[in-house]
Amino acid sequence: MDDLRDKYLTAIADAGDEAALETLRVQAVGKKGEISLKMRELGKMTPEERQVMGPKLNALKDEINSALSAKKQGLADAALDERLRGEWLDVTLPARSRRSGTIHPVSQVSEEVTAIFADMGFAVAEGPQVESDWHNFDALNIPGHHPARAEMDTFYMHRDTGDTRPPHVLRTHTSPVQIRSMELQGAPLRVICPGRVYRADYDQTHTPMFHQVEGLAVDKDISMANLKWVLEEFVKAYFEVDGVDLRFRASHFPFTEPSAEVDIRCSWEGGTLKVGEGDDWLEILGSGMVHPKVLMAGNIDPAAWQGFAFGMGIDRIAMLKYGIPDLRAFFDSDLRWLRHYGFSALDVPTLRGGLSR
Ligand code: 2U9
Repeated sequence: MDDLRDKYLTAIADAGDEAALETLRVQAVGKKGEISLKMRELGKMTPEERQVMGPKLNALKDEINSALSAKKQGLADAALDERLRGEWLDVTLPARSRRSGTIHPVSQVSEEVTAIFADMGFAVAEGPQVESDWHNFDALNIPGHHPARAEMDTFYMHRDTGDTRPPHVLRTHTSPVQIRSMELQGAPLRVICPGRVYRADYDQTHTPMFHQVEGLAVDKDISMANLKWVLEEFVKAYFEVDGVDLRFRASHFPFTEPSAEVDIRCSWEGGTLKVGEGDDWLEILGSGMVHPKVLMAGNIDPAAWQGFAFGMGIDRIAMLKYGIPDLRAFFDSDLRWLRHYGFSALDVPTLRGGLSR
């Protein structure tokens, strides 16, 4: 009995894991275990012998069972301690703020512009960047022979030789999104369309991909006066100034008639732009009344409805507001540039809370 006790208590104490412990349990107190077999031998003993051996064997069985469960608990505690040591984390360490990402000026300005126009009842519309030739050009009164089609330095998508269907293009402006909005929604309509556009052009002030935001309002009795008010409200809110002079210069676009380019009064004193004061003028957008043919392309009857539209470069107005000198750096993904010109993800632009802070 003493040998059995020593053998099993030592083995249990030395067991390295739960599997070893289970093997020991089966060997000692399992159905065919050593102690169980010994208990079966009680039947062959004299009543006197049994009276001595019975309680002793039962006590030994109990002792081994408690050693097993104590060891099992010990192993589980050790495993938990080991895991806690491995997963230890000092929650009092400061956050590594400079390692977190920033909001790109293009995203920031898109959000600002969206907040301003949303306040005037404009919804945001999006469309495909690979666009049908028809939506990008024909629907906007830019037919096949039109010089604008060449001027826009279009990227054409490849078709197999012999495929005579009209080509798809990388959209050269976001105007096709407004065509799609008219097709889908009809009149009345108020949308802005921010997004990427593509033109095969690369120099100090042009990148082959850039960003535009265009707006379209279609309703009854809409005029240039409504356009002027909306643009004035936009410029004041965007540049965060109380007042600003706008100058409308007659221009020409195929999709608007009449058309106007819009300049804002500004000064460049000390090399920094101040909007709303000074004697300089800065061109910031193009606009006009939607051409009747363009309304018709969107299935809207020009005898019943009119509309105004405008367009501007997001990258350009971001450079002006935030004093960013080089357009090409926008798309270099240089972390130092992104940290310098980027915005905090927590400062969401709103009209009430402030656009840029
Ligand atoms: C529809 C009808 C009319 C959008 C317009 C402009 C004038 C314009 C340029 C500014 C600088 C593009 O980023 S830029 O190169 N845009 O001057 N855009 S009117 O007119 C539309 C659009 C869609 C259906």
